[in-house]
Amino acid sequence: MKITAARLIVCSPDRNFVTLRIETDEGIYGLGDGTLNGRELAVAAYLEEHVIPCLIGRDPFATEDIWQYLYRGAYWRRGPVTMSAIAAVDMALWDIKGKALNTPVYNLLGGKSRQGVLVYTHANGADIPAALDSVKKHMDEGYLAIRVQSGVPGVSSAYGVPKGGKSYEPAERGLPGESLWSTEKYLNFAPKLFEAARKEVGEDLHLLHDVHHRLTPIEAARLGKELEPYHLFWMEDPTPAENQEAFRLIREHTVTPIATGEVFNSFWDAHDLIRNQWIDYIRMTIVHGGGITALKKAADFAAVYQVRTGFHGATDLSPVTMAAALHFGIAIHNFGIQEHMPHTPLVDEVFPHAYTYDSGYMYPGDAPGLGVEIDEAKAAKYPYQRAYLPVARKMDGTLTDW
Ligand code: KDG
Ligand code: MG
Repeated sequence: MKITAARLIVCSPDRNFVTLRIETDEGIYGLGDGTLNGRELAVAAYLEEHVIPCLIGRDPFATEDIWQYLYRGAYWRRGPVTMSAIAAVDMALWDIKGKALNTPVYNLLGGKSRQGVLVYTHANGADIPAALDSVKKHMDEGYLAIRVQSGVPGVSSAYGVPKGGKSYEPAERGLPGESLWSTEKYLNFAPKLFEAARKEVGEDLHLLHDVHHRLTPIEAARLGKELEPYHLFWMEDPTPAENQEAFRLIREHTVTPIATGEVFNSFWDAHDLIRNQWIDYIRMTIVHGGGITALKKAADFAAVYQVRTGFHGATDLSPVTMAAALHFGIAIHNFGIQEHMPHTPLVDEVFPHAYTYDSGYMYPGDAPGLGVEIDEAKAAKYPYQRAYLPVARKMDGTLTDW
């Protein structure tokens, strides 16, 4: 089999997505996701100008060699744009492989290790009662694990809280919005949120929380310690992770489990975190981490250190990535949990898919390949629109991590 053509479908059904379609001489095609929230067209141009011309004529089964060709062959390694582009190609090739062999991708990754993929979803509200109402709503939908975020008194537009009754979507059309942040107010508030949540839901529900990179290591250590009585499943991104060593300090002070890595794009971003067991869950996901080929190596390395996966699964990862993550999560041994922030009905219409949700778990389905399609006629009705993630400033105007 040979790759004969590849093209991009950039669309914006409620939000932007970059999808790569690779065609072969046997009529089988594959889909890959290259969406990088707020920087979509950079990945599209990288694929169009620098990657697609190199794919023509290659054997689509050669996932390892093509991955190495695009990674080592670029000379300029890593970075979110490069790795998202490589991931788009890699996903599409695994999709082709599965379709050609008439089997779901999970069978190519070792077969099923479990019945279903445990997922967590998002609860949020402007204050504690609203956040708890949202938790109860998701419990009624059967979720066994829920991330809880709440507005913080005195902090306008806290992370993870939607505006105007809409469901939460981090990127907004137009130029980047600005939000205000106070670490002091947040640190005083967050333990109260989880004290109330535990009281409300009892011990069984898994509670998660995203700090979204906003604390220094010692502040994160304090938060982890103060959250200990509420037995969180994890505290996510407690501090920025460019300096992996920063997590040592947090780890030395708290037994609250730690997840990080949604902004990582290479195994090397997580290498020290994993080998020193400074984290419990690695969140680097298939689209931003270089595809299934790269994540399989990272997950196998993590397994040696009892670090489990907890892949990013916000709405800026397209249904193609969600499908890939579910095939991956059902197959590997050290799967932990998968984030599930459901797409809007319009996104599901544009990307019909075989995966399903039921009672706290998701299932990749048994369609050959990844089991996702794109309705190109519908996609064409929703052209790309520039959108950005917000930025955050401290109360005195200093720019800080969003
Ligand atoms: O594109 C950025 C979002 O995906 C991110 O802010 C969401 O932190 C996030 C999460 O854990 O889902
Ligand atoms: Mg996060």
